[in-house]
Amino acid sequence: MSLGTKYKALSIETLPERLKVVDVLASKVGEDSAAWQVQEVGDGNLNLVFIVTGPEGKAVVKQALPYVRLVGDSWPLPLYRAFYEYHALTRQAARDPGSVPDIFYFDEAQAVIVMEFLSPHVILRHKLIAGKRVDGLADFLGKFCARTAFRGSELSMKSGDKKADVGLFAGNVDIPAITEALVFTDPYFTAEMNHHTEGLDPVVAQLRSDVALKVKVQQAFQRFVSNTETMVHGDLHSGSIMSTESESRVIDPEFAQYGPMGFDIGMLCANFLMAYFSQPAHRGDDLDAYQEWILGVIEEVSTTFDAEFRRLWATERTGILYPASLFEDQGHDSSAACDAVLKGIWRDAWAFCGIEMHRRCLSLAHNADFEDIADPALRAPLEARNLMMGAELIHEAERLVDANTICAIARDFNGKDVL
Ligand code: SR1
Ligand code: MG
Repeated sequence: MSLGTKYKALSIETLPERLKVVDVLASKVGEDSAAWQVQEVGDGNLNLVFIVTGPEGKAVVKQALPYVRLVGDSWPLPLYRAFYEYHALTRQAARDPGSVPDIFYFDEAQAVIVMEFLSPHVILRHKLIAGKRVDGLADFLGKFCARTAFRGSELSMKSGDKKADVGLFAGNVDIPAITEALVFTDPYFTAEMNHHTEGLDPVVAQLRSDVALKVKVQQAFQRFVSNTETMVHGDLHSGSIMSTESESRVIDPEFAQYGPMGFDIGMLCANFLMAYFSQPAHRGDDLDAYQEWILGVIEEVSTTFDAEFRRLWATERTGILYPASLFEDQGHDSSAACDAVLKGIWRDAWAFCGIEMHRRCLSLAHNADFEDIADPALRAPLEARNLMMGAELIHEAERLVDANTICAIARDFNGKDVL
């Protein structure tokens, strides 16, 4: 069934009348749409997100807007991002079952996805700001990144299927273009929509005058736009993860594209590092222990990623890359080849990590970890540590293969007065 061919944004008032024809939604929340209660809860930068509550249960209705919500209709943005989000969710569900919300319905013309209401999950970023721990978080995220990276690549997929998927996602032009500008370009010059905390000018000037750094960033950018190794989530930050005390899911893959295997895990680690550096403004007595818990998550994400990637290498290497005919079938161990692939992934990941740490303090879309610190005099020195560590990661990415080293660098910057 279709909701009509002419797009119209939903509202709290119109949603029950317009979506009552969606049988699967009625089956989840109850047939009597007059009894539905609707809340709009979208707190991201782009979309409308409604929770529909009926006598039988709840569901989420997400709808793309034809512009960037954060900026307004002066920045148009294609509705087709919902199409890519839907297709990314189906692939993630297949590549890592149980990792994303169940999807009940998709309407392309209305850019509407109806999905599972996750409860009592909350956005992970809010938990990190509030000092909450999540059991099993690192294991879940390390496996999610390894499984989606491996199973979306020619290490696993049939070449024809992979090429067809790269072709499909190549149509997602305007959404990755946001990343190309806001993440890889704008932090390193005075772009129009940039803003940064007062007091950071000396650090910002230092970064923008560091030509070697800008070359490294452009090299990472080149890999991001031209290396279609696997389908990446494309925006894997702590606002794209929902958790209870012991269970997590990944949401919001509208930035999905085929890109480097190290992209998601690098962005993810950056967001844990920013949570780490922002903690002195959010915590009291538990500060040291909580910061160490965050670093422990980074280390375990990394070791879990490697272990799961190696397991898949040994058991699911069915694609054209590194075939058994060249290794095991000739009695040759392929573990050195796996080591080399992982080394390349982590080289990319640490560079992407440093770049994400920069953009969240320098370009348009900042994160609440730092933005919720009301006093700029408290925020600026914490952001400065984060910015300078980001620069070190970008400069040293090729030599940094181990998350233990990354955490040691973080501890070092955490004790420094950078400003
Ligand atoms: C204009 S969109 C800004 C940011 O929000 C999204 O979540 C992505 O992170 C994007 O860079
Ligand atoms: Mg998002």
